[in-house]
Amino acid sequence: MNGLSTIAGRFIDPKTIENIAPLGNGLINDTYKIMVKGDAKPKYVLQRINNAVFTDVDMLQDNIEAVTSHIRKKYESQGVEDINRRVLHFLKADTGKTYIFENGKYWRVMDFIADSYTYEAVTPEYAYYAGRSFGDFESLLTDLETPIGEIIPDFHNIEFRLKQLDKAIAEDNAGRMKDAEVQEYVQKIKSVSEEMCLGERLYREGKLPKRICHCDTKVNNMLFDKDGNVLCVIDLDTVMPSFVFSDFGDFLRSAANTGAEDDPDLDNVHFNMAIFEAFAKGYLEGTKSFLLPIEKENLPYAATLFPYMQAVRFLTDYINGNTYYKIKYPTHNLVRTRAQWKLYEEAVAKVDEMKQVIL
Ligand code: GN1
Ligand code: MG
Repeated sequence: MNGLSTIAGRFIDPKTIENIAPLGNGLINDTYKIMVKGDAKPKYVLQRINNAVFTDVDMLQDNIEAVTSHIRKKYESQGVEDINRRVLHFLKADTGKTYIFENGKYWRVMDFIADSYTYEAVTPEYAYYAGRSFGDFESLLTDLETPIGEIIPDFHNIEFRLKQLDKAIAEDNAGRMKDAEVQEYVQKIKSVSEEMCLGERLYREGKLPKRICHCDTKVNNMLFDKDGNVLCVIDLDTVMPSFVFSDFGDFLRSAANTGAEDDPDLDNVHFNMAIFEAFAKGYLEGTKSFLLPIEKENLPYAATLFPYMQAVRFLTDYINGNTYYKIKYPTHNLVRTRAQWKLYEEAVAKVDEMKQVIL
C-alpha cells in the first residue's frame, strides 16, 4: 500500500481500495478520488486539508458537520429524494473524528457523489440553476442554531485584504516592488479602495447583516447531474458568516468571466451580462424569503467587489513571493492579478446595466 492508501485505510477498509488518483483543481487543498475494487466509479474523495490556510481543523470540521446535518434534516423533513447526492457526507476515521492527523498533515474522506459533473464555465441556463442553488443554500441556513465559526477571520473583508497588501508592500520580501507593473497595479487598486470598502462601512453602521454564506461560490464548486440539474454545493470549508455579497459576487467572478481566472490574454476577459441576468434571477428567487433591500440593491457592487478583492489577494501573494495560492509558473499570481483587474474594470462598466436587471 502506498502512503495515500494507508491514510484512506483509516477511514475505510484498506483491502477494498483499488487505487487513488488526483481529482479537481482547487488552489488550496489536495484532492483525490478513491476507486474501490469491483466498482468502475470512484467511491470516496480523499482530501489533504491545507492547515496553513485552515489552522483550526476542529472548527473547520465542526462547521461542515453543523451545515451538512442541518441541510440533511431539512431535506428529510421535506421528503427530498436521493439525499445522499444532495448533501456531502464525511466518514469517521478510526479516531471517531471526521479527520486524522498524520505526519504533520490533516486528512478527511467523504463519499463521492456518483454520476456528478463539475464545470469550469456555464451557460445562462446553468447559471440560473446555480443562482437558485446558492440562494437556497443560504436560505436553508438562515435558521441554523449551531454557531458557525469564522474559519478564516476577515476572509472576505476587503479592508483587511487591503491591509495585507500594505503589509506585503512594506515588507517586500520577494523584491517585487521595483517592478513598475506591480507598482501600477498597487496604484490602480488604491485609487478606488474607498468605494470598494462600502460593504464594511454599511456593516459598521448596522445597516448590513452577516449571514451564513458559502464564501467560495466558484462555478466548479457545484455538482450537476447528467441532465444539468444541480445536485449540491461542495467545498464547504469556507462556510462562515459573511455578507451575501460573497456568494453572489464570487460566483459571477468565475462564471461571468468570458476568459479564465488566470487568462494570459486579456482580450478574452469580459463580463457576460447574460450570465449575470440568469444567475441574479435564480439567486433572487432562492433568497426572496430573507434578502433585505440594502443587500439586493448592492448586488451590482458585489459583482465588482469580488474581482477587485481577488486582484488584491493575488497581487499580495505575488508580492509576498507566492506563499498562499498554488502556482504553475513564477509569474502566475501576477497574470491572475491582470486578469482579475481586467474583469473588475469590465464589471464596473456594466454596473448601470446590472442595476436595471436587479431592480
Ligand atoms: C481558493 O480552494 P479554491 O481553489 O476553491 C480560495 C478562494 C479564491 C480562489 C481563487 C480558502 O479557492 O477564496 O477565491 O481560490 N480559497 C481560500 O480561485 O482562500
Ligand atoms: Mg474548490
